[in-house]
Amino acid sequence: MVGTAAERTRSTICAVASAPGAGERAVVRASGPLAFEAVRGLCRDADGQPLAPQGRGLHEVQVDDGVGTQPALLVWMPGPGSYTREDVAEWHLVGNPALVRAVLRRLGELGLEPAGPGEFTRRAFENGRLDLTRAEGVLALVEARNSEELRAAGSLLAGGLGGRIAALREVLEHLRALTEASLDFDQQDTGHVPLKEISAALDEARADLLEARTWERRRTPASGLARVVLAGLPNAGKSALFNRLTLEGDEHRAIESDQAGTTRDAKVGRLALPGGQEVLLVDTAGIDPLAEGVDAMAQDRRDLEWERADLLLELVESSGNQAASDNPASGPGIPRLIVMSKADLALSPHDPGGRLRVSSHTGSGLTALLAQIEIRLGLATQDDTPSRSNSGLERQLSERHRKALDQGLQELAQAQALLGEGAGLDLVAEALRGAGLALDRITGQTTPEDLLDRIFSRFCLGK
Ligand SMILES: Nc1nc2c(ncn2[C@@H]2O[C@H](COP(=O)(O)OP(=O)(O)O)[C@@H](O)[C@H]2O)c(=O)[nH]1
Ligand SMILES: [Mg+2]
Repeated sequence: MVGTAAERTRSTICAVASAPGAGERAVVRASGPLAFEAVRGLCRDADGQPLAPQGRGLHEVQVDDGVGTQPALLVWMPGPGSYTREDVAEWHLVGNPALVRAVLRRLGELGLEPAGPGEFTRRAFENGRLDLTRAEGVLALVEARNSEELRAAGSLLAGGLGGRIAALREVLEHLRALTEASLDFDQQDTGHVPLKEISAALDEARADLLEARTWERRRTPASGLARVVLAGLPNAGKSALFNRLTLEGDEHRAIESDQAGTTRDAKVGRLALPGGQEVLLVDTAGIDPLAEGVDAMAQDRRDLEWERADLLLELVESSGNQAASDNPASGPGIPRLIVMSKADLALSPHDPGGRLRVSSHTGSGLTALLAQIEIRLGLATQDDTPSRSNSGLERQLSERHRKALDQGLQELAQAQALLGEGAGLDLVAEALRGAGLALDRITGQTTPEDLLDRIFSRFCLGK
C-alpha cells in the first residue's frame, strides 16, 4: 500500500474475495467512487442494457467479460451503508479462474486498481466503520485455527475491547474537563476545586481499566500466551518448580518423585508474571538419550514442546555433579535461561557463575526468576509493539493490547498519586492525557502508521 490515507481512499480497488483457484463460486469485490461505473460497464440487465442499480440490493445480471457474457449475481452496497462506507460492488461468478481474470482485467480497463492485502478492512477502519480492535477481530477470525481462537476473535469483532475503551475514553474526557476547568481557579483557593469529584472519577476510570485488562486476559486463547518450557535432566526439580509456580489447584499438580522418568506427558499450566501478564509453563520429561518404549515417546513429546518454546528454563541441580554444559537441552535458536535448582541443598550459597538459584522447597529465588522470565520474553517493556517476530497472531494482538492497557493504568496511578500529594492539577491533567493516548493507540486513533501497516499487511487479499 502506498500513498497517504486520503489518496488511497480516493482510488477504487478490486480483488478476488474468494479462495484462489477453481470452485463453485468466485467473488470479485470492488470499493470506491468508480464502483458504480464498474457495475454499469460490466453488467447487463435482462433487457441487455447496462445495469444502473438503485439502492442496496441483489441483481441477476449478465457479466460482459470482454469476450462474451456470463450469468452472475451482483450485490450492490452503496456507501455509507457498506463495509468500507464507500460504494461496494460484489460479483458472484461461476468459479472459473479464467473468467475471474477476465473480469479483473475489465475492471482494470475501467480505472480500478488491485487492492493490497487487507485494504478493504483498512478502508473500513480509516472511514470509521471499525475501530482497530474490531479490524483485528476480522483478521483473527480469518486466521483462527480452533474453536478457542474463533471465540476470542468473535468477541474482539463484537467490540468487547473497543467498546470498553470507548466508554473509558468518555470517563477520561469528563475527568480532563474537570481538572482543566479547575486550573483556572486560584491554586490556593482549593475550595473551588472539586477534588473529591476528581478523585472519585479517577477511581472509576482505574476500575474500568482494570476490568478491561481482565476481560482481555480472559479473552486471550492459550495460543496467545508465550510458552516457557522446563528442561533438564531427570530429577533436576522441574515438576517441583512447575507445581510451585503455576496457578492451578492441586488436581493439576505434576507428580514429583526422585524416580527418574516420572514425568511423561507434558503438563501445561498458567504462570503469572510480576507485571500481571500470564504465560504458559510447560513441564516435560527429563533428558534421557537411552529411553525406550513409552519413555522414548515422552522424549519425542518433549522435543515438540522445545520447538514451540519461547524460552527454555534449563534446570541444573545446585548440589549435583551435572554442569550446565553437560546438558544437551539447547534447541537451536531458542533462548534459554539456566537456573540452579534445589538451592536449599547447595554447599555454598552463591553460584560462581552468578546464575539464578532457586528452591522449590523454600521458595528462595523465585521472585528473581519470575522477573528474569519477564525480561527474557520482552514482556517487561511498555512499548506496545509485539516482542517476538515469530509469534502467532493472537500473541501479537494480546501483547499489543495488554501493553497499552498497562501503560494507561500506570498513567492513571500516576494521576492518583499526584492528586494525593496535592501536586498541581496541571500535572494531573498531563497524566490523564497520557492515559488517553495509551487507550487511543488500542482503538487506532493514534496508532503509528508503520504499526497499522504491519497489522493490515497480515490480511489476505480481498479482505
Ligand atoms: N531439597 C529440595 N528437593 C527438591 C527441590 N525440588 C525438587 N526436589 C526433589 O527432587 C526430586 C525430583 O524432583 P522432580 O520435581 O520430580 O524432578 P524432575 O524429574 O525434574 O521433574 C523430588 O524428590 C523432589 O522432592 C528443592 O528445591 N529442594
Ligand atoms: Mg518431572
